[in-house]
Amino acid sequence: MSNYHIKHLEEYYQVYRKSVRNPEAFWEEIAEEHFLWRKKWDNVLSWDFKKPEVKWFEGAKLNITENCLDRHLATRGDKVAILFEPNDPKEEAQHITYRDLYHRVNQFANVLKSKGIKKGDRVCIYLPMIPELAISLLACARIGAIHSVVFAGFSATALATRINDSDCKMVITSDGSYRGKKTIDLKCIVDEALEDCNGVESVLVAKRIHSECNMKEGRDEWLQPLLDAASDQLTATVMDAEDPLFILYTSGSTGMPKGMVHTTAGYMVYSAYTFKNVFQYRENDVYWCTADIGWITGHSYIVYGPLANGATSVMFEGVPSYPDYGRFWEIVEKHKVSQFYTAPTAIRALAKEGVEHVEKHDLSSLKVLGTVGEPINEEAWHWYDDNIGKRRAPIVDTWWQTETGGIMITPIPYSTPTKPTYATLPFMGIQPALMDEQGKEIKGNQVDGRLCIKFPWPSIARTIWGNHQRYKETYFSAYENMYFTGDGALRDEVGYYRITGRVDDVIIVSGHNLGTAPIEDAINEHPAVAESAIVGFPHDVKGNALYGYVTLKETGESRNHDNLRKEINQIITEQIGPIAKLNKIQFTNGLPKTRSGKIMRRILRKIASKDTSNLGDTSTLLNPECVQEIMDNAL
Ligand code: 7RM
Repeated sequence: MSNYHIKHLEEYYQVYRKSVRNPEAFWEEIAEEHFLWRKKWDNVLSWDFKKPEVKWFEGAKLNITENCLDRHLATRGDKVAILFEPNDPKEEAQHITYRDLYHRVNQFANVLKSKGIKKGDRVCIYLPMIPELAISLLACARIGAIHSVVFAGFSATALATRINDSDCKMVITSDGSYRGKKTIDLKCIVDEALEDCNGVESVLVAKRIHSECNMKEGRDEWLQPLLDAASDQLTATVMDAEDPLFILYTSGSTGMPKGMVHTTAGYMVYSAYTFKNVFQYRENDVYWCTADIGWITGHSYIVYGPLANGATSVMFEGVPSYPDYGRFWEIVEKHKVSQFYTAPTAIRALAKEGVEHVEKHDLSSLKVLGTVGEPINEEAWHWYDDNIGKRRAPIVDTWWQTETGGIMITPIPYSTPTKPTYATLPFMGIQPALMDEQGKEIKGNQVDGRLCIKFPWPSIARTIWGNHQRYKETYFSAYENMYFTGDGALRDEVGYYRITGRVDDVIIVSGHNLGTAPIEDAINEHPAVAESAIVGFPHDVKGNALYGYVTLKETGESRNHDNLRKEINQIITEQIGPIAKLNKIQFTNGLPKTRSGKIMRRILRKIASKDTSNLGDTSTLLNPECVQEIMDNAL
């Protein structure tokens, strides 16, 4: 796939202006040139943010796996598609070529078919970062089944909620996973989840850790024997451009996680085109994104974007700290990684361990460094630039969301001059706007506001599974005719964007988005708890950590507070997962409330951040007296 070879900022602006002057013509040209279609579209774009409804390449027919696999066979059959690096460095890496991958996807897809999975059925994938994970996504896509990957760090309760919300017929899992020194019995978690899931007919189990697992007769089967018996040939199911490709859950500020629905053609075009340009991928490069495929970053930039470009994509099973903090750099050296894409929380964690882990390794293969998931602080940016990129490899600070499907605001390496902590400029076709709280657009530079997008791009999520009304309310109701991101941003004197963080009740902890409401709901299930409020506070490695204010039903010292803290975190672990555990829990006599009964999180946020110089006006609160008490006992 060629790109625009944007070499200077002036060139970026030329292409960018063209892309926003006529987005339909721009994306049509890219779609024409770079992809394999069974039939081309009748109409490039129709949209209405009021409904809301967005359709790209309507009438087109395709299969995304033909773009990721079949079309590379003639020219890249022996090229490595997925380079699997296991948790244990002593275990050999696997070099899965495009031809191997094609055969393995076909076998897997044939197994799915034999189990009765048809176009449009939902399949839940709950797997660690092993090749079967990437293969299972593609196998679903090959036959038109809608995959719903659930990150394998989520608890049984969280898994069950997601399986039921999208009515999955099948779960694909493994006996367990390796995470550094630990092993986790994933199949047991699935068994527990399935006690509450009546719609699941079959469970396929990959073997990874060779643990004993209970296999339920008539429901559970080992994957490998089925694959061995399956044909490696299968004609891909022809899909419509707007047929759903996958569902991926993301936390909202309230209620259930939202099953974001991405469709086929637009997602393919945008993930592939951004991959090529943002990482400046060249034919012999080895690209590595450290995300888990359980998140959107892994979907778009480990699997679909790279494979649609015929790239070599590294897939790493382990953690950055095992066997020691040099593991990432050891892998970069071993596989001569050219593009490296990770999260600020990983950078901060590694920076803390010192440069001696970096200096042992030859990082001269690196050409582009990426960051994603949360705002990167200046210190981490410079550490990355100085010690990893050696000021040679530009940093692309890429801002985007599960909902956007692909990178939205980013530098173009070797073209956009970078600026620490700035995601810089909109990608082709992206029209950002900053809005004030009254709903007016803030024009000009050196301003800040709420980040919205004015015009559709090909990979915008089309709906929330089963709840279009919520999709409308969450993204299209705050500002007329705009997609609202939930983020705040500022625009500097040259028009560069810096994302300042969420303006809603989503807190990003170590790059994981957590809604406060589900955590509070979990805490409130503890029999001793009357009510609770969660806020984020700055943390030097995690970016944010969670601070819980908990009011007990019976005050007084009747219960041991340390035990209660353990029990509360235990409930959170069971209901959501260990990523949502609270760093600090303060027991309070009451929580500050407005007269309409809403908890004033703004005040709680300031207290948790030890920033109490200006709490604002607290006199209008229903219970102003509790503020002093909370401040006096702050942790
Ligand atoms: C890709 C991804 C989305 C939220 C988003 C932001 C935050 C992501 C950046 C960032 C500052 C960045 N999808 N975010 N990238 N904030 N700079 N480069 O992370 O759905 O999991 O999260 O993440 O708040 O709204 S996500």
